[in-house]
Order: sequence, then C-alpha cells, then structure tokens
Amino acid sequence: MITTDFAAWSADALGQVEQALSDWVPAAAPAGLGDAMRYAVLDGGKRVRPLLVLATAAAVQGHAEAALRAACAVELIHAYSLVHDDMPCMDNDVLRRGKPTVHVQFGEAQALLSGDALQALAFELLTPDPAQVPPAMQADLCRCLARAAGEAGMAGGQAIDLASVGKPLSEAQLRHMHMLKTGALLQGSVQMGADCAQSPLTPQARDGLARYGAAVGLAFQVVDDILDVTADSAALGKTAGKDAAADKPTYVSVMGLDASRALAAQLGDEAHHALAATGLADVELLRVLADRVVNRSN
Ligand code: GRG
Repeated sequence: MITTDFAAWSADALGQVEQALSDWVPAAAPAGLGDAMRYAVLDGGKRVRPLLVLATAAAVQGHAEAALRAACAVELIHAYSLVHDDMPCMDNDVLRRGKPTVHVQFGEAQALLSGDALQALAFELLTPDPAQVPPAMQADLCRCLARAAGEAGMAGGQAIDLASVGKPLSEAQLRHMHMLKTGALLQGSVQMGADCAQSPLTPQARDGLARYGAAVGLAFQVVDDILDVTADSAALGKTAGKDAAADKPTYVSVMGLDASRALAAQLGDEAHHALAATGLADVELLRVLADRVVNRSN
C-alpha cells in the first residue's frame, strides 16, 4: 500500500511514542530522579528522530515492537544530550523548549544523573525479553545507537564543537563536526529503522537509506543554524543568540545565509535521490519527512 496520508500516520506514530515514553520513563526512580527524567523527556520536542525510525521501519516492513523501542531509545539519547548540553560546563542555557532547563529546575547533580539514567534506559529498552524482539535485532540496534551516540558520533562531535569555540573552521571541518554532533543520531535513527527489517535488505536499499540519513542529518543542522539567526527565539523556545554568544562557528557564520539556504535545499534533493535509489516500494513517509526537516520553522 502506498502511504500518502502523512498527517494521519504521524499523528498516530507520535501518539504511540508519547504513550510509550510516558510508560517507560519511570516516575518512581529514587530521590526525585524520575521527576527530572520525565521533565527532560515528556511534553516537548518535535520527535524527529522517532519519526525517522518509524518511517524507515514502515518502508522496510519492520518489526513493530523493535521499531517502537528503537524510536523511544533514540529520543532518550537525544533528551540526555540536551540535558547535558544545557549544563553550565557546556552551553550554559537556562531555557529549553520554552521551559527552564533541567539543571535550573532540579540542580546540576540531578541534571547530570538524569542524563546518565536516560542513556542507560535507552539501552534497556532495546534489550527486552527475546520473545519480544529477536536477539540478533537487539544487538544490531544497540550497536547502531552506541556508535551514533558515542565518540564516533554525537559525543565526539560535541567534543569538536567545544574545542572549536572562537576558532575559524573551514566548511569541511564544520560539516565533519555537525555530521557527528547532530547528523549521527539522525542518520542512526534511519539505520535503526532499517535494522528492524525482518528479511535482509538489498545493498541498494541499505546504501540509499544511509545516504538519505546523512543528507537529512546534515540538513537538520544547517536549518538549525539558519533558524538561530532568522527565527523568533521565543518560537524556538531557547535562549536567544546562544551560539553567537558562545562564539561558535555555524553554517551561517561560515557560508552566509543565502548559501546556507541553498545548501539545505541541495541536501533535501540529495535525500530524495537517495530514496529513489533504494528500490523500496513505499518511501513516501521518508520523502515527506525530509521535506519537513528542510522547510521547518522550529
Ligand atoms: C552532551 C554528548 C552531548 C552532546 C550534545 C545534540 C547536542 C550534542 C547538542 C545540542 C546543541 C544543539 C542545539 C544542536 C543543534 C541541533 C539540535 C540537536 C537541536 C535540538 O534538536 P531538536 O530540534 O530538539 O530535535 P527538540 O526540542 O525538538 O527535541
């Protein structure tokens, strides 16, 4: 069946993700830790990464239970990264999603611990009873998420980012940093969706999805940099001018606004071409998601 109704699909998918996150992030974690964890995860966020997991899993007729767990796991890693990124030792932000950041609301120690606990919970979600998700699929999902989140991905990109403050970066260096810091988790979301396939994918499908994920991952960051200078900071729900204040290089500071907009559009085209090369029968959800990433306003 060709999936054309993105709005209905995404409303259903987001409902499932919100419910599962609410069920799985424990309110009863000791000494207020559950409150900080739930504050970091629930009632906010665009859930782009879970949608990428679920749309990719739909395109490959993936294992439904594995896909929902993977969608939530990647969102927990994303939430942890935001909690830690906002702390005084990193970006020192006081506002996230229009609310006080976790360390402002709960204190620094609780913010650190809630990020740690969310990261651990992500891998717990990926490793249920073998009757629920085949063990080989569990291993693939854990490996993929660990690589996307670790030194070869998000954490490595964050290290480069912090080391780049006040330094001029070439476009190639900026691209490398963002492919790791932001792109790896988005690309990993697509790969995790692909890992939910219940029969082997062709090399063309794997390769096309990998190229799609890379293009969408980078486009997300380019658009983020554009929105940082063009959008109303209240609409973004974050501290105004954070990156400029921290003197961090961005796509807009390195390439200018027009070239950044052109790059975002080009990455959107690359995502479409990569999807066409997968040979998969129904990639409509992924095509619409790429367009939403490139054209987003928050
Ligand atoms: C602390 C290891 C570690 C890493 C932090 C992701 C990250 C690395 C820092 C966030 C800094 C930032 C604002 C990057 C720009 C792109 C980005 C990840 C934006 C936030 O993601 P959205 O827009 O957020 O998906 P929502 O709130 O919608 O979930």
